[in-house]
Amino acid sequence: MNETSKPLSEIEIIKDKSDYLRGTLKESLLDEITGAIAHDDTVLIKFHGSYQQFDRDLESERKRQKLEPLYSFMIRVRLPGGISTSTQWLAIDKLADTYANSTIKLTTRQAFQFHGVLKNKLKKTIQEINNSLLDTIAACGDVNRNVMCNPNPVQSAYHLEAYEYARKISEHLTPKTGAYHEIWLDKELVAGGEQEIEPIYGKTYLPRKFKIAIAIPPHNDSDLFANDLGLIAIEENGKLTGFNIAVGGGMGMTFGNPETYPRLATVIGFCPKDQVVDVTEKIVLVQRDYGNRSDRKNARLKYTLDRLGVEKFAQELNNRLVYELQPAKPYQFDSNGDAYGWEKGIEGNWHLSLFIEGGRVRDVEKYKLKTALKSIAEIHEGDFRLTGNQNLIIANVTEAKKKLFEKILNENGVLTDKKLTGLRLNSIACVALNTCSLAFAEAERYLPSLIDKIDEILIANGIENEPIVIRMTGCPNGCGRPFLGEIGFVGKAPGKYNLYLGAGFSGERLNKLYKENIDEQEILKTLRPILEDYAKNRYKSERFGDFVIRKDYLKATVQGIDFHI
Ligand code: SRM
Ligand code: SF4
Repeated sequence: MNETSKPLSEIEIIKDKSDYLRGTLKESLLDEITGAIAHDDTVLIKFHGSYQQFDRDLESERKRQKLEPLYSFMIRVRLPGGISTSTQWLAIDKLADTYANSTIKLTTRQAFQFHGVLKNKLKKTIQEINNSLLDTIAACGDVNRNVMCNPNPVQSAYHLEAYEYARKISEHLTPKTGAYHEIWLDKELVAGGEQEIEPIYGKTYLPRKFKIAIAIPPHNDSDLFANDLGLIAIEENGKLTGFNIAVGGGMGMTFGNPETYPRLATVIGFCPKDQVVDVTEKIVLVQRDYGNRSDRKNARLKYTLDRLGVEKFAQELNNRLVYELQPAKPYQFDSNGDAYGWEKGIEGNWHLSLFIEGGRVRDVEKYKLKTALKSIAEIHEGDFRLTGNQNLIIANVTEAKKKLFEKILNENGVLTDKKLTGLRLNSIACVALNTCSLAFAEAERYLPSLIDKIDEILIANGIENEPIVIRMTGCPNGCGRPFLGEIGFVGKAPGKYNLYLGAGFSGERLNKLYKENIDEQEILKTLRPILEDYAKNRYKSERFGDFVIRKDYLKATVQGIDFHI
């Protein structure tokens, strides 16, 4: 039922002939001549939770030496709602040292990532991930991805219930092919071809990746509106009743192609909680049948929705449901960030939210974050919760352990007296160089030092405690959700960024391009007078993103299709 009559994209053909994601992955893994896998397998391996990458820092040196690029693999571990037990944390920590680059990346979708895993260690690593009762299935690829949820469910019973829905939805939409188990876990071959059933996705899966997040007002910490499907938890008298349904969000765009744009999801109605798994499935089916399978740059649900129109989309959805969506219920978000420090939960346990710069868990000189977290995991009876802002909550800490954990963090230089500014605490940077093959510029490795310099302006103007959402990515794919930054940077070329301003603090308004292709000097020169103006002339509690619009630095972006105007 694909609406476009254009030829299918190459990736559709690869999926179609892959025998439900098997391809020649088994053979590729055994090929000792190269550190890479066959071209078609590089597409298929994504569905298994891994990407082939190469060390970009060494690119020219390897070329000079006439060597193939230094190939390695990124592995993404699925973690619905971002919750990991202490035992799982220890397993992840060990795997990072044994097979990867001794770091753990906490992603913007509450997952773990390993970088630098060599081909001959790939299978072993995935097996050990599965041994720790985690997996990598559908962490990437044209399927539903890690389902996000507010990571602090112990706050109330309905937080916990919302998290359970994240898990149920994730499970329901996990691909059913036996390929993963055969290739990575040496399980017996399940008869392939037509007999094997992929009941929701079918043989060619979805036209593009699909993302779902649950948010529990007033916290929009999963940046719900950046998802293909956002579920806003609705509560009455302390009980979860259901979810408002928001469809068609996404960040990615391509420079120079105005047909691509970031878009925030549109709220189309409400459903009671016991219908939500079904509604989710049916929305996936509309996208499966109507999404563009010839142009991958125009294939996300956001484009399907803008092409069909909200009304036709809702009609298609209702045709597949045996009931209709109800009118959306009122809700209010007040931020998309994390609250740091200790917080006491309803059952008397403590939760510590830690800022993890760029989401990278590692040891650097006196800042021994990885060592500290490992020591805590060894004695922690509670769990670890990854936030959608690349941060970490050490959750369910007993009163007795609270002081001890603080001591461990202090001894390893994690909790220091150094005061972090409101800007840094609200920062996100995507991975970018040197592993991401799509990066035009640095992000994770550069943003901290840029913030040092912006901090000087903030301190000079007495606004260092003001929370300002700042986000940087190495390209316009938007992995750090830069178009929801009150200050957003998107890499154009090494050392050069587009500067976007004016997003809403609670993730409900996109920003807009303010200056193009500027270097650090120009960035600071541009931001300084605006921040000075903000310090002097802001209204009480006025957010930076709102201020720049009120003061006419630029026009607000009302909806995705206005982003480029
Ligand atoms: Fe992403 C592709 C990293 C969240 C939009 N993303 C990639 C790849 C795999 C590059 C590639 O295709 O070769 C990056 C791997 C880099 C590396 O070396 O690890 C990558 N994305 C990430 C992570 C790790 C960023 C981070 O620093 O945390 C995030 C992993 C999330 C997870 O656990 O699943 C990550 N990516 C996002 C988000 C944010 C979100 O989902 O809330 C977005 C924007 C939302 C959206 O999807 O629209 C995002 N990633 C993309 C896109 C653009 C998709 C589009 O519709 O245009 C690509 C490129 C693509 O799909 O073609 C991409
Ligand atoms: Fe790579 Fe671009 Fe995503 Fe950053 S935004 S991780 S550079 S694809």
